[in-house]
Amino acid sequence: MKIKEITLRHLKMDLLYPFVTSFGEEKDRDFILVEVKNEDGLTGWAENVAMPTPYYNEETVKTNWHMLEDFLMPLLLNREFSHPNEISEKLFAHIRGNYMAKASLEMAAWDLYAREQNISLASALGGTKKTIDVGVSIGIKDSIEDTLKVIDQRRLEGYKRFKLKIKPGWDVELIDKVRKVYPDIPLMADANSAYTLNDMDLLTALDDYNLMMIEQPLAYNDIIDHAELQAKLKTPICLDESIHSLADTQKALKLGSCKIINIKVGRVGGLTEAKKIHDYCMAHNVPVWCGGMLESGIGRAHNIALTSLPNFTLPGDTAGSALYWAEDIIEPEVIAESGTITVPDGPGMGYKPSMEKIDSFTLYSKTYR
Ligand code: OSB
Ligand code: MG
Repeated sequence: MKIKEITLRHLKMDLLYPFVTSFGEEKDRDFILVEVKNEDGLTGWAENVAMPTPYYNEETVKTNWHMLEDFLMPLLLNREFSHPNEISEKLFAHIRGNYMAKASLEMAAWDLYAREQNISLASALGGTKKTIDVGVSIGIKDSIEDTLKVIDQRRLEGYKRFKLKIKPGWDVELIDKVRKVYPDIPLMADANSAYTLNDMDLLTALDDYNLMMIEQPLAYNDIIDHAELQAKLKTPICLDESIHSLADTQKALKLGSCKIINIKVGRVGGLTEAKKIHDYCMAHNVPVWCGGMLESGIGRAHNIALTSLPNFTLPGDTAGSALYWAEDIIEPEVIAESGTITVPDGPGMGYKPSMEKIDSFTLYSKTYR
């Protein structure tokens, strides 16, 4: 595989509903799309999941464009690679961090590789599932009543797991009221690092609600305090922000910092590393699920392919396009029927990027050779 040309596009797409977390409000997705092209004109696509602001992690759209343009793309352009694993190795050899930037380029190369082989991205990754189960991530609303309405709607649509964003002041009372109305739904909470060990009483109070897990309650870069908290909870802790690699996963599991891992391809630097984390967790009986970053259809397609691996046993955050977008940028859009998505079996990511829609959302683009 030889990449002869790379196009970066900066897109902005309005979300149908604003998404509120403990770190802020998202009204739109403002992001980079990566398109790589080989000598024969075949293309591979990926979505860069960095946000415009450094509130989820330290990366931003601008730092990602800079890393891609000045450091990462020059490592790949016009060089021969026999497998995307080698591309991952190359991107990680000397450059520290910048996981989302690396991931977007590596994922585009995986899509191209699968297209060159004329197989699906899912099968290129070793995926076995034909369908995947998905849940929803429900942002912070103006009232608990509003939250209950959304849960009800998503239940009727068949989504298989309900994740509620929490933050100080929007936590125990919320979970308590939701559990009173829905004693048995698969329910979990995601704090996006909004608490510290000083909140131990509040965090242990959440232990009484039969939650599937509590996602990233403590600092975004911590695994020590999470181990102390996990020792006091029967509810599994799931780590999101703290995990960037297989090595992080091994350390967190060794310390007992969590019992479940949320794998986001962007956060761990690509599909090669995501698969390593998946394989290690599978060998150690640790369930994983695929997280989301409010992706457009292109990022969603990669998440679906990854989730076809066998140890993605818990429903992920990759809901259908219709929960996010008036019009998605792939054809067909992602359809979740009764909380289940069929893994496409066409070549590459299995969905067609719609050039017309992509162009309509593009603010700026640049091609590199
Ligand atoms: O913590 O999982 C998270 C969205 C943006 C940043 C971080 C997170 C999220 C979500 C939304 O929870 C998942 C989705 O619907 O894509
Ligand atoms: Mg999270």
